[in-house]
Amino acid sequence: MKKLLMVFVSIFMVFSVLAACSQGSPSSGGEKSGESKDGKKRFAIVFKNTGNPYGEKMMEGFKKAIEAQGHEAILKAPDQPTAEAQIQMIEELISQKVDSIAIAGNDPDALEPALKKAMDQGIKVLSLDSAVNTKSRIVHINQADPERIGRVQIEAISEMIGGKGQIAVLSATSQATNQNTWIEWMKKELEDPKYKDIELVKVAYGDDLRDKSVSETEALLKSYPDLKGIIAPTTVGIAAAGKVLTDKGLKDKVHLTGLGLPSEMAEYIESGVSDWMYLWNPIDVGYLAGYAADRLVSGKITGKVGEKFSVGDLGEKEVVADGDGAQIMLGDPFKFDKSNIAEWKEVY
Ligand code: RAM
Repeated sequence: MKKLLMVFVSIFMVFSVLAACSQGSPSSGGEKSGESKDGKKRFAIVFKNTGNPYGEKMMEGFKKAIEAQGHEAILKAPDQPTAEAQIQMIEELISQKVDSIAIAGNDPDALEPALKKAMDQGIKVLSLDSAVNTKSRIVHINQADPERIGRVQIEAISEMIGGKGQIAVLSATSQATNQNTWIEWMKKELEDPKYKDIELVKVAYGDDLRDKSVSETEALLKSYPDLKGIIAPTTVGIAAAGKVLTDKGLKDKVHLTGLGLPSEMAEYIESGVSDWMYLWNPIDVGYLAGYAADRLVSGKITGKVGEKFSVGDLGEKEVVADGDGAQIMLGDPFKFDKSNIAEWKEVY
């Protein structure tokens, strides 16, 4: 009798384990994604790393759009801006069977296997802010034309330094697609003979970490004592550089421009450490991504060039070509200077 009982217990245990495994393992071949307990669809956003107010604003816009459609938003960012950390998050989201993943990529190519796996399982994948390659996503949400973003920063620094002298770039990580694309356009702009007296001496990487951006700025000033200007196409980098130049009393000696968050840069714009800088509305970037994700999941768009859809407060948007892929563009970079910074620092 005791033996028979043992056999029953063992069979029961084997079945329990099998049932648990099938729940935990990802479904195959386009099976419908799982809903949250209250029946809502789940839309995830993965930013580059934590501790970046720009990323927080973008996630805020994404959440607003997702909740306006009656869905649940999952907001994620790893501690460090690495592809490995994002891959782990993507794997977790695949196991959770979310309906969509929007990601600001820490590397254009390294996320491809994980994101392809997500798409194979019916998860709608899009990138925003920092693109992943066209095989790893359905569509990219682009903040503004990368050529314009790159060229405008060279025009700005040239004007600030009187068209002559050494300049450096303080970027985010060396793998960030968005910064790297903008830097390529900066270099193309510099080829114009009108910049013949400007020398780009170095591209430094602060990794979008405050402390590293501070120490990289200090290192630039030390290595290049004649440095006339810094372009930081990252909100973390430009704020760090603003602080270093202020602390060292280098206003008017070393000029600063780039892409900054008005709330973080207002004091440096007001003091003149940075005469002006550019950005777009990060809340709108996230909001647009939220709408695009919803339309992809509901099947209203498929990510084909030419498709149009309405984006709440932002009006109609269109899917346009991006090399062999597709993207949706938010708008133009916006200039912030003493005349408007007070107004915008309250918004983002
Ligand atoms: C930083 C990030 C982000 C970029 C902005 C301009 O916050 O690198 O990806 O878009 O700067």
